[in-house]
Formats: sequence, C-alpha cells, structure tokens
Amino acid sequence: MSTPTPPPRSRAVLLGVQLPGVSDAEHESSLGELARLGKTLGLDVVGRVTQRRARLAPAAVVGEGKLRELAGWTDGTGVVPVGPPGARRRDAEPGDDADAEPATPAAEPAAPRAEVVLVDHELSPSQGRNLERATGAEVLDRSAVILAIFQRHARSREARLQVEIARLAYWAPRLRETGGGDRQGGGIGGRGAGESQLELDRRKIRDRIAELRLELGAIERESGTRRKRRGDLPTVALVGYTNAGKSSWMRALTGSGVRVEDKLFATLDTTVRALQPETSPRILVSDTVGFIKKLPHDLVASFRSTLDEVRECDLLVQVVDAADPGFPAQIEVTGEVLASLGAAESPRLLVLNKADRLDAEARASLAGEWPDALLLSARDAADVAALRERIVAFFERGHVEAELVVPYARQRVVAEAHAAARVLAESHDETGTRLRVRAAPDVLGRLREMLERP
Ligand SMILES: Nc1nc2c(ncn2[C@@H]2O[C@H](COP(=O)(O)OP(=O)(O)OP(=O)(O)O)[C@@H](O)[C@H]2O)c(=O)[nH]1
Ligand SMILES: [Mg+2]
Repeated sequence: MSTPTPPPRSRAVLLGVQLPGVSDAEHESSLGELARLGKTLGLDVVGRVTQRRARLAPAAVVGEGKLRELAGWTDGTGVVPVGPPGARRRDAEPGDDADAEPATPAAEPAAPRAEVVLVDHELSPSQGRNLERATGAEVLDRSAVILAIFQRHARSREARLQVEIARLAYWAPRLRETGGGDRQGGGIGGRGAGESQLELDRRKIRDRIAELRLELGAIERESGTRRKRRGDLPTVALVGYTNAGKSSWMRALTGSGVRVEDKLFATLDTTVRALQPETSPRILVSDTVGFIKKLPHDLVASFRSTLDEVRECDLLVQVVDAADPGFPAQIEVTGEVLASLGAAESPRLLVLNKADRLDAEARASLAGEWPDALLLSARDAADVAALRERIVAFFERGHVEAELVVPYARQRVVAEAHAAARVLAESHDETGTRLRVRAAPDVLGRLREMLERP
C-alpha cells in the first residue's frame, strides 16, 4: 500500500445569511466559529460573502447577485445552470429577493481563489448541488464540516463507527441526488475516494449502516458492562462547548494524559479516571465530546451511547470558556444538548474557565453576573484544588460522622470502611479497631450490619 499523501491545503470562502432576529454580534460569532471549524480541517479561510435576507433562497441560499459575488471567489460561473441534472432554477421566484440586501456589484476579490465554500446553514441536497454548480467549488455546510472533523479526529473503533454511521446517514440523500458521477474524487467532506454513485446507492448505504450498527452495538454492550462494573461509585462528567477546557480539567483533576489541543473536537472518546488525590470511595471523572451550535442530529444520535456517561453521572461539571465573549450563547447550546440527552435536571456546577485570561475588572463583573458559578483556571493549582473540594463536598453532603468499633475477628469491615467511607481517624485497643468515619447514612448502615451479622 502506498503512503497516503497529506491533503493539499485548500482555501475556503465563507457564505452566511443574516436572518431576521439574528443580531450582528450573533451573526459575526457564528461566522467566526465556522472559520475556526474550517481551520480545524486545515482550510485557509480567505474571504466571506454575507447577505441579509428574510429567509434562505430556496435554490442557492443567496440571491443571484450574491451568488455571482461568491463565484468571483471560486472562478465559478455564478449561475445555476438550467436543465438536468438537478432542479430548475428558482432564484427568480417572484418576491424571493424583494427583501434581500442588494449584492455588491461585481466585487472582484483581490485575494486568492478558494476551492471550498463553507456555508453557515444546513443545506438541502439541491441547494448544495446548485451552489456547487454555480461556484465550481466543493460546498460544505456546517454539518458536513463538523462530520469531516469528527472523521479526522476519531481514534477508537467505537468513535470511528459512530462517525461513519452519522456520515453515511448525512451523505445518503446527497449522493443520491448528485448528477451522473460528476464527483467521485473524495473531497474534504469525505465522500470517499473512488466511490461511485452506483456503488453507494441508498439500499447499499442502508445495509452498510445496519452492519456498522451491529458492530457498534457489540462495543456499546461492552462499555455498558464496564459502566455497570463501576457500580455505585460516584461519577462526575465534564461537559460543555468544544474547546472550553474540559480535557484540561480532566488532566488537572485526575492526572490523566488525555489530549488537550487548541482545536475544535479534539476529544471524541470518553475517558474515565479517578479524582486525585483519591477519595474513598473513589470519585470517577469522565471527559466527553464537546458540543457546538447546530451539532448534526445524526452525530448526536450516533454518539448517544458515548454520552450515556453524561446521562448517568451524579454531577455535571459544565466547563465554559469565559474568555470567549460569546460564552452565554454556548451555555445555552450546552443546556439544549443536555436536555436532548435527558440530563437537563442533573445537578450541575458551572465553571467559568480560563479566568487567567481575564483582567481583574472582567473577573469582578463576571462574578457579579454569575454568582453561582466558579470562576477558575485549569492552569492554576489553587483553582484545581478548589474545584476538587467542591466536587468532594457535593458527594459528602448529607454524609454523617460515626464511630465504629470493629473486633479483631472482623477486619474485613475495616477494609470495607476504607473502600466505602472517609476514615477520619483509626486507633487500636483491646476491643478492636476504632474507626471515626464519615459516609452516607446508607453506607454506615451497611457497615453496621456487617458488624452485627453473626
Ligand atoms: N489560558 C487558559 N487556557 C486554557 C485553560 N483551559 C484550557 N485552555 C486551553 O484551551 C484549549 C482547549 O482546551 P481543551 O482542554 O482541549 O478543551 P476541550 O473542552 O477538551 O475541547 P474539545 O475536546 O476539543 O471539545 C487548549 O489550548 C487549552 O490549553 C485555562 O484555564 N486557561
Ligand atoms: Mg477535550
């Protein structure tokens, strides 16, 4: 087998429509995020084309003039060809462009040409195809970009299967509508090199998805068993927007070597480790995949079992990048994803992270605005100790102190006490081992029962 050549660095242009009700700041931040997603894929974002419209143009998202402006970046014709393959042109529908901002006439960009168009909206298969035909470029919507990043970052068999299922589900309707094999090359979106349309017809894709689901099911059962084996150990899940700093906290709290990168979706696999220094019983912490605005549903569905960790944990630690001015919107998106996972009601600690990147004034104003949140930095040892304390305190709320006298004939109870409770003091006298312990009432009950059993 030949060594795969690294994909050539491509240039991309962004396409976004500012719909009614979307503020300038929201529009700007959404495009900024799309640019970061593109960068994560290794694309150079060289320009952007935006338009205010009452709605997306049904044929090609933007109107005719803007489409020509876009094609100026890609050396395309700027028009959706009439006639097969594809739907008829609908840009000229009466009234369609009536409330759209006029296009900048004949904008001739001085910047380099782009080979890829990134669209900040979900495209219907025909919109995607029309844009490709008008621009001559590869066109990826937000979902396709996110799927391509997931595909690149998936390491474990489980993550690879999850991404592949989501990717096939996403591309199936789009492949079907692609005209006579005009795209077989396997672009950035990852349609797969050399896969012809015939080979990828709907039935085959359905069969393939079924096959992959079977394989994934077997792996999921294994992780389910692993989760069960961990039994009743208290668990904390780190959740939040991508790049917020979840893995950095995972490393800081557990000493594990998970990947930390200034990249979107660096983490796809769930990692579970014990909180350090260890408590008794141990508290498990899990690091999970990050969320983002408009996360494709196929991906959420596919990653459901990975996200079981989030659904089944006792405490969510929601990590937020407080240095990002758009973080309140990220908190909202995270809330929505958690709700869709059935974890909206779980107890939650909000960590406003990256406090080290804020000045005193910004910190003070955040502390005033978010009185219940912890303003911390994963890079600060004292902050790490503080969050650890908060987590431990959460699990110890309702715990009570008690004294146990364990006869020497029953030392198993001493071992059990160390495993299941916090032992505050231990001494020995003629009656046996005296333990001062702090634990949940049911744990104390169980230890006493062990002592009383004949
Ligand atoms: N200055 C500063 N940078 C931080 C802090 N926490 C994390 N970072 C940086 O933020 C970037 C993302 O951190 P990660 O821990 O990988 O973020 P994540 O939430 O796991 O991201 P994904 O796995 O991609 O969703 C990295 O460059 C980190 O070094 C912090 O408290 N202060
Ligand atoms: Mg991570």
